[in-house]
Order: sequence, then C-alpha cells, then structure tokens
Amino acid sequence: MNFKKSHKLFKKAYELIPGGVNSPVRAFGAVGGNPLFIERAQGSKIYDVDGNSFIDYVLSWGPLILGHAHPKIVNALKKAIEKGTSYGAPTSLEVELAELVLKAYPSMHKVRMVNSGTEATMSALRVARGFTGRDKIIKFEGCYHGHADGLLVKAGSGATTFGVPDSLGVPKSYAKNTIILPFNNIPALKDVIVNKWKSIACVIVEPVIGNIGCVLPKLGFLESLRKLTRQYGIVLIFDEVMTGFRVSFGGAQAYYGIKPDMTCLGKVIGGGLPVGAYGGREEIMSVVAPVGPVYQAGTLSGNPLAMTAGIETLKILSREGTYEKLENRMEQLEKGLKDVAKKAGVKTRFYRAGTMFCSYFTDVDVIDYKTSKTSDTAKFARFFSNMLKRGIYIAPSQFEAGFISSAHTEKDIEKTIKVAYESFKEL
Ligand code: KE4
Repeated sequence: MNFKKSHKLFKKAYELIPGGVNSPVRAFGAVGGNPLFIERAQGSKIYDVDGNSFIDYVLSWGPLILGHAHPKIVNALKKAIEKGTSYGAPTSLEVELAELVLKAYPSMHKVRMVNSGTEATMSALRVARGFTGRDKIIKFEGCYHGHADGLLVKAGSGATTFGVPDSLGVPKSYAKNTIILPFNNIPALKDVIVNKWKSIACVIVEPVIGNIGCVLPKLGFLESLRKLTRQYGIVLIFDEVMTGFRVSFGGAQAYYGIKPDMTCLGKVIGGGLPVGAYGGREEIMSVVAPVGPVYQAGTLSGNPLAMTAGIETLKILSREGTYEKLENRMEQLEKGLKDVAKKAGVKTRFYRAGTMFCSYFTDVDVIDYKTSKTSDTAKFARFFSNMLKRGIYIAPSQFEAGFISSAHTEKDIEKTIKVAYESFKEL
C-alpha cells in the first residue's frame, strides 16, 4: 500500500491545523506514522486518498452503527437539504427525534438537543448543579465525557493516550470541584458520598467505559451507584454518548436495568451528523431555560439535517432483527479474535458490551484505568500497523473502543480474523 497523497496532505494540514487534525486522537500519536486522509466511505469500508480500502472498525468513533452512507439516510438528507439547512426556529423534526429518544430511554421525561457529546455533558452538569444547589461533581478515572473544563481532570480519551491525564488550561478552581474516583470501586465511592454528599451535585459515569478501551461495570457496581446517589439526593448522570443505542437500543441503562436521573447521548442519534442530547426526570429538566433558571443554548441545536439523519437512523435501528444481526456479527468477531490470538500465542484480554469492544495486550483482568494501563501499548502499535497494511482500520490507540455496524458482513469479519491472525503472528 502506498500513502503518498495522505502524507502530502498531512504535511500541508500540519502547517494550518494544530497537529494537522481537528481532533487529537486522529493524529496517530499513539501508534506512530501519519494519519490516513479519507476520500470517501460506503457501508463497512473507508477509502483513503491513495485509493486504499479498509474495513472500518472506528466508524467515526461510534456514530455509524448502520455503516457509512446508508442509502436511506443519504436520500433523506438529499430531500432535507433542498428545504434549507437551518432555521434557528423549531421544526417538527425536533419533535419527532425527541419522541423517538424518549420512547427508547423512559428514564428521561424531557430531552434537549445540542451539537456534541461535550455540550451534552457540560449542560447536564450545569443542570445537576442548578437543581441541587451543590457544586462538586464525581467522575471516574479513565472516563471521558468530552472536553469541558471541569471534566478534563484525568480524562480517559486522548489525554490518557498522550499520557497527560490532566489538561493544561483548566483553572485549579474548576478542578477542585471535580472528585476523581476509581471505577468499579464501591468502598471508595461510598466513603466520599457519605462524607461529602452535602456538596456533591452529581456523579457522571460512562456505564461502560469506552475511552480507555472497553471496561465493563463489575456486577453490582451500577446498582450500588444508583442506591447511594438516590439515598443522598445526588443526581446520577449516565453518559451514554457512546453506549447509547450501541450497547443495546435502550443503551447501557436498559442492558443493566438501571434508571439514572439524567442521560447524555450523542454519536448514533446524529447518524453521522453533529448531535448531542441531554435529558432527565421532569423535575430536573424543569430548571432548564427558558422554563427555569439554568441557561443553555445553541445556534444549530436541533438543526433539520442532523435531526433527519438521527430520525432515519433510529427508525432503522428500531426495526425487528437489526440488533440480532449486529449481535451475530459481534459474536463472530469476538470468537475469531480470541481464537487467533491464542493460536498465535499472544496474550490478550477481550471485552465487549453490545457492539463496542476492545482487545488489550495484557494478561491482567482490565477493570479500571489502572489495570487498563497494564496493556503493552508498543505491541498494540505494531498490531495496529500490521492490520492497517492488510486493509483493516482499527482505532489508532489502545485506549479507544472498536465498533461494528450492520453493514459489516460475515465475509468482512472472516477477512478481519484472518488478517488478525497474521498480524498477531508478525508481532
Ligand atoms: P464529542 O464532544 O466528541 O461529540 O463527545 C464527547 C464524548 C462524551 N462522552 C463520551 C462517553 C464520549 O466517548 C465522547 C467522545 N468520544 C471520543 C472517542 N473516544 C470522540 C473521538 C474524538 O475525541 O475525536
């Protein structure tokens, strides 16, 4: 494979854009080499500017659960765009998507559309603080909730990849209101809540952590989290920007049977266009402007194109059989990857929730940020490039989740498993 045009473009981009990318993890910093510049994508495949094709397991970091350029979404967008792109006024599309989301997430009585996952979580925190009158928040080490200042305190996404868990530029005054706890550790959580509950507005959590790879909640962890937060009047926020419609149609909350007070969504509900959303119980959402005193706004929030893509996506996802097909493909991939790693004599730990997954190069059970760091990232980097040169595009960082779509065929998975075997052997 040659990547000449990508390299040329990267050189130019590097002069114009910080690191040559519009989001850090895309720079291949964790795996070495230069990022590929993508020309187009279709179904399970992406095609770079040098004409190379890859089976894609990044899927724009989760949104494209139906694969790239799904014909129904493309056609719906073509019709929508002829009616204009944004009005800054309410439309029936916002009502339709809100209805679809609230039906799938009954823990929410009201939902507000925004333009990214970051906006969703940032707004949810402000609402929780406004509702409780308390200032502190609890998050878990390794969880990434977007780049709002108070959340970039031991973030788990790009920051972990670059080994800089805190971000410069976050005022100490913000960080002091953020309490960081280890995931899956109830005693630590209980200790903080029992002693500090009067100042704690909310706990925000990725119910399955997708930003240090894929880390599952231990049995009872989410239940204890729910019980403790309810007991002390602390708002429980499930950040389902990644897990929403991915772990199951109803997200991790349906999968694990937990009812949070608020939920943040993004990615899948935009069908590949910029969307985020936050919502929750009636009484909590009643503090949101213009009804209540907590302000939040957005020029393009609920814009007709993003709503159209989201509506089409959720309609197709809600169809009988869609999740069974996704599950079958995921099982095939999981079994295959585990088998060939073993056959090649490479120690890995594989985790998945619904159709998000991660394979760590470690023989330690990965249950939190600390144990995720036992993975051999140099080995991961070699595995990444072995897969890439054979036409398989996985996340360019050990500390990211992989995703499949309903466009991934049995043959795609067979090819992926075969290439993974060669890539493991070549390590
Ligand atoms: P955005 O602001 O990137 O739309 O969403 C932030 C966010 C919030 N919550 C969770 C659980 C998330 O995973 C994310 C964003 N995920 C990363 C992937 N690790 C986006 C990829 C990137 O930053 O380029």
